[in-house]
Amino acid sequence: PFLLNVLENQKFLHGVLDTYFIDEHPQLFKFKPSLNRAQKLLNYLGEVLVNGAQTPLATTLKPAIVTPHVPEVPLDLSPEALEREERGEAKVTEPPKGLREILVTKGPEAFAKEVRCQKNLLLMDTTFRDAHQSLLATRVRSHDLLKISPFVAHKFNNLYSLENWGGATFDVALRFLHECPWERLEEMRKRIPNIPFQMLLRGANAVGYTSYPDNVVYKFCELAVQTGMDIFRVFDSLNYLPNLILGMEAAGKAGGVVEAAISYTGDVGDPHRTKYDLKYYTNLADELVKAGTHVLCIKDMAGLLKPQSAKLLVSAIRDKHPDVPIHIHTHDTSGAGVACMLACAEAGADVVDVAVDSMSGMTSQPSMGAIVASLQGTELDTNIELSTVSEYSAYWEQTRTLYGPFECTTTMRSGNADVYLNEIPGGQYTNLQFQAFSLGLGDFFEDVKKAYRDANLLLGDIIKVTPSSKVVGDLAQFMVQNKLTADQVLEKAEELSFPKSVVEYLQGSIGIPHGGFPEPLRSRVLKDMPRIEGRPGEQLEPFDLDKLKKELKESHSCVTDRDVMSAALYPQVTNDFLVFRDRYGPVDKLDTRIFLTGPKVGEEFDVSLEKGKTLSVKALAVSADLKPNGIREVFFELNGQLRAVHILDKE
Ligand code: 3PY
Ligand code: ZN
Repeated sequence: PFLLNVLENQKFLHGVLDTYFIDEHPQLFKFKPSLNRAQKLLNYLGEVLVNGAQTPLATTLKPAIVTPHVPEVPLDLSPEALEREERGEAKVTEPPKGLREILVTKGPEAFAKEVRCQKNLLLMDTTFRDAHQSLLATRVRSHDLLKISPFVAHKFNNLYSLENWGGATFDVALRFLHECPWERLEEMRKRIPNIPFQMLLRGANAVGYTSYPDNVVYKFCELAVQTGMDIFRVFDSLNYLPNLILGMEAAGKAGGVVEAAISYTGDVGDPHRTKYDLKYYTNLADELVKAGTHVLCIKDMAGLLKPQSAKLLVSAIRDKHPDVPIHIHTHDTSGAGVACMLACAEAGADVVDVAVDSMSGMTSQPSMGAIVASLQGTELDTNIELSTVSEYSAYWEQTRTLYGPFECTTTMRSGNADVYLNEIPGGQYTNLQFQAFSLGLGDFFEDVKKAYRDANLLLGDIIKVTPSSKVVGDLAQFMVQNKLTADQVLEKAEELSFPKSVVEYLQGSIGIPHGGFPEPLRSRVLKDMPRIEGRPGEQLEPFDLDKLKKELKESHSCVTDRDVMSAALYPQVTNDFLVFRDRYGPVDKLDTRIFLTGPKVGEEFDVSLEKGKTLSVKALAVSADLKPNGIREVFFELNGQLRAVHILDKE
């Protein structure tokens, strides 16, 4: 087929044209998508070779040149198993059964009951979501998740769940990895049929940073369940009950397990921290149980729990709700994560969150291996082999080196107990540090951490997690940049031009904080600006998903309901993704180093598009001469045949 390349037309490039003809014939620019995935991928590789990485890299570290070893999956080749396969009952490649079977056959209530009945401590593995969200800026790609998925299915079948979706993964997949988050979920499900999948749902904010119309949240959950999601950890960044309940209803109606989360802040063991005392948490637990949660979660997003406080909190909730499973989430920022999770388990928690050793620690979750080993031979034994954890960890240790450009250890080398003072959530901690690092301000991070504490108190000591944590972080940076103390902020509030997130927060755009909005700060900042009363989503008109679908279909090929949902949540990001996908094809199939920084000239590599369809590629050369129109030629060998692509050199 002829591909009309307007970029090669000099008149077009220099704008010397009368556009009436184009305006009157828009069909001229509706190109039929070329079906040639290989050619598209060569265009992508050419683009990386000529113009550099097609996703922003955070550090100067290069991805390592390694092919991570994928541990083998054990097949059951016993005569009995072979007979079962012959009778069509179960394939020898099928992983052993897990808790998902109860969920699928008997439903969420029976699942929760079973979890509560188990004597041993259950684990949720966060390696596929929060661990890399906290350590590698959420950049781990489907490619690396899917390679290890069969091993996880076979060897970790007795996990409570695998957290593998939601939080920031949705946005980052589309925005930076140029891959479809729904496809990731679907493909993980195919490889891991036996372990419950878990996602993080930001209540009325779904997987975004703002309130969406209710019908978007409901439809999102419905599609998530259809694509393979099981358990929804639902939280609200202010513990605002109406937002929480909306998320719980959406997850429940979709058929998911509802795991309502109490976001934890302060210190229940400190008699001076009275705003969030034991009563506050047990009351909230009562409300969530009353609202029908299947499982209760304590979400310690900053890692503020200390062993004694953890024990106090878990025992109090356990006593009040003996039949509800309790699941604990924490971050190991201070280094006390393992001790805390063990204290929680002893106090009656049913499930705790861990990340595989090589993806654990610091702002990530506590180490799976450490907890497995600590409980071996006790009543709470996790029934997971330490050697299995090590095999899994070795894969991630090697895979992590591919993500050098996003590695938080370029700035963070150890845990830091100052988190008890600043209360910065795990994911945000590394983000703020990166910002300070890239601004080249050595002391900036220290100042921001101190200002974060002051900003939180100015705002009335609020729960800090996405998106309320951004409000506090933005105010802290504003204070540091403008050299303002908390007293000065309050004094000059009427004249200062506050960050947008702070103003909107005070207007009520993400809900109402415990104890109400801070006064006189709020009145001084807002003056006569409008205020939202009650639940923000309640006031939004239902979103017209059909109309959006029609619009998307006009400009993109192969638009699914899932793409429509992505676009409802992230309009611009999704549009860019769809344009990118039409142009460069399935870049998620490339190995991570090749995807990030491209092949070396002379390098040969394979790209597996699907079972039985593998491309063999060799990068031959990038032409030294630039054509007068700014185009550079890049030569490849594709399955033994010479191919050239034309890339506009943007330098
Ligand atoms: C998220 O919202 O992505 C979080 O991880 C909050 O802890
Ligand atoms: Zn977390």
